[in-house]
Amino acid sequence: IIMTNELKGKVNYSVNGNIAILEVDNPPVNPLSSGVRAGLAEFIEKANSDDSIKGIILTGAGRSFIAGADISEFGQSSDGPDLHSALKDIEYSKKPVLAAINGTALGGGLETALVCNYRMGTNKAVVGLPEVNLGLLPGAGGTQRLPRLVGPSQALKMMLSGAPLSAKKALDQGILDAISENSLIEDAVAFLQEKIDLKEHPKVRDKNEKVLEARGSENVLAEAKALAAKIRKGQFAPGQIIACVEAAINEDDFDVGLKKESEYFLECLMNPQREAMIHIFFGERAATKISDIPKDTPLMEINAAGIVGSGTMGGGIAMNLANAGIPVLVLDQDEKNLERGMGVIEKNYQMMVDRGRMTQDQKEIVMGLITPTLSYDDLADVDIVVEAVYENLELKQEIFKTLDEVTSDNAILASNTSGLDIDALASVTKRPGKVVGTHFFSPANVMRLLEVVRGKDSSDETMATVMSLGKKIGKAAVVSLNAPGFIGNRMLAGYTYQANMLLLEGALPNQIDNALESFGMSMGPFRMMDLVGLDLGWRARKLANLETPLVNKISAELCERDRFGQKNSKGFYNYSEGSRAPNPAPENEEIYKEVSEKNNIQRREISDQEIIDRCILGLVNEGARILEEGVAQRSGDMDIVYINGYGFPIWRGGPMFYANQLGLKEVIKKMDVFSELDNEFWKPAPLLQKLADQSGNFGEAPPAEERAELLSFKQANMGGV
Ligand code: 3H9
Repeated sequence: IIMTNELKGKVNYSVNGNIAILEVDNPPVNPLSSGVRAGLAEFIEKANSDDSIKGIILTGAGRSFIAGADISEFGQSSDGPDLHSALKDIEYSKKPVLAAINGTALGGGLETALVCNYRMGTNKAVVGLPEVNLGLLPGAGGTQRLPRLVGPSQALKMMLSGAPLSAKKALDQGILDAISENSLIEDAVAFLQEKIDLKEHPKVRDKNEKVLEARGSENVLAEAKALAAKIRKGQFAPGQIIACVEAAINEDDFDVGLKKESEYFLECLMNPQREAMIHIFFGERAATKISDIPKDTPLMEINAAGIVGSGTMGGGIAMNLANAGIPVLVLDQDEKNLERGMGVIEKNYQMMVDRGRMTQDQKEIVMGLITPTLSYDDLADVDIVVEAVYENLELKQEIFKTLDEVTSDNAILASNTSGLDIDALASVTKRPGKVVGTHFFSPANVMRLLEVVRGKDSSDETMATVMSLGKKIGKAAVVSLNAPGFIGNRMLAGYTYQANMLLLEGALPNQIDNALESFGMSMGPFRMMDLVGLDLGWRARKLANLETPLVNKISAELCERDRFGQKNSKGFYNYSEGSRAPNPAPENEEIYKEVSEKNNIQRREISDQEIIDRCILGLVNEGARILEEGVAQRSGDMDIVYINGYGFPIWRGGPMFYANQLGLKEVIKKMDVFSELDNEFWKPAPLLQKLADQSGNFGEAPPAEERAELLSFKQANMGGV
């Protein structure tokens, strides 16, 4: 039965003996769109008014049970009954309702299951309340019901992390009553038949024991606050979630708690963080699509992979692949390096076991998928090779030549270069269409960003396959054209340039870092530079006999005095032995003063606001150029890059979204003021100026095909940076 044409999604109704089966059908993941809510309300009513029906099963079509509220409806008006009234109909159904959880039950999906009397899942079921990732809280009763089932402490952990539970864990926690090993619907019918004659069926809202246990104890809430401060810094929703659970613990009347939840939910909904985080949810999915590559482009199967280079990057990439079940050969020509590299991989996995993030068995499985080798010949049968040796074009070209000879003609050859010309690598092979950049971020087993670099000859099949592999290994994959710095590092150049100039003009590293960290950046630029090492550029310039540019004068002077950063415990900051915590280095202040004076720069008092504006708008202006040149497909892609690779706060939606929220006119106004300091740097990118004049935002930039001059690697500019 099809519910309606105007509303989105539907519910199918069928009867199995004396049981009505309601199947949510809203592909691909069954969110609770208008038609689904209407269908639930109508068919619960239908089943209740049919005397031959004794029980109701609620399930989902396809791979998902219900993926939650329809995220695209937030901030829009929507038709159909509201979710609360549909859920109330289920909770007060005269006939018992069982949720037969066939796949993902997330957010409003789990909340729907929680108003049912019983819950059964397949062993593939996954349950969770991930609303916090969208700047929201579980607003359909989840904050009141989950603590009653699993206890407030565990419920808070789930809601603050947003992490889902497997079926087995959900059973252990009491979220599921049973797991079906065979046919879910058959098992669900059998389960329900046994309960049908009971006079009363359990309701989660009546289970008060666990919340009452927590009443009067401050521990639970204090621990939650500490967790939120640690993993959700700067975010609005976590505090609201904690306040809801506080109500679940302390309010005698369930419905008072529910009402508070609705109020707090609305506050999240109105908060700009919600819009920013939903922008990222959809942006991450949009980024995986390449506008000029057909959706149905056939994908190559990746059944085996090779990595060249067993250093930190190579090892991290190998872990990514193995974690996704792909066997991987790690090649290094130096036996000692290879041994060391394998040792590091083993140690990383062991750390996960020690922290309870992986079982010993799981560790053995993934380690079993990673095989070291010294011989290129072993790579004959792999479907993709990722080269991850140090940045040297000639060396990489040699490797690509060898790979071209030893691997099958079909294999994709990828380079993890963070800046070299992919076309220059493709040109030494007989398969330029199969050559692509895969720029992972360090540590590759942790960082989610993957820049997929499209060379001029990279084929549609290669691009589509690598994007899909990116998803399979859990990365946020973004396409960049093959241009210097790709997307992320090119934008970063403007940001660190401004940070260094601010230091020359009078701000101290501590002030600059603190200002940007309170803006939400996970690590300020000087702490970052200390971590990476100040001496890299300095040594390279010395070798090439190059002059030090003004912007690097201070860090060069620190290097002259043996201050290289964390690696030797002194850089912009001082570090005590074995610690990564930065302590201010007052002895540097004289150096800063001297260098400024030598270069005729009058040091002055600089406000935190100026620091934030200059560093962040430096990113934005360069981002506009990247967009204009078609190096990035869309502005949202740059937001994904910055959030996943450079510690930009997700709750601000990325630098380009932040600029949209500020208003592009305002951005230009601020840049205009700074242009008195540096006219060249602060020249607005033409696209930024154009969109500001039209009162538009970056989302309204013309599509890539119309923008792109599709520059070659050498032509692309670096925007005066
Ligand atoms: C909530 O429930 C609030 C309530 O507490 C209170 C209300 C009062 N809505 O990710 P995929 C789309 S908040 C609309 O590629 P997968 C997605 O955009 C919600 N659309 O698949 C994509 O579209 P396209 C809490 C949604 O297999 C397509 O479906 N729930 C929704 O890799 C496929 O998605 C969540 O936060 C949605 N809820 O992963 C769960 N979900 O093809 C969010 C997905 O046009 N969803 N779409 O690009 C997920 O985590 C994953 O989608 C899921 C499947 C794990 C389900």
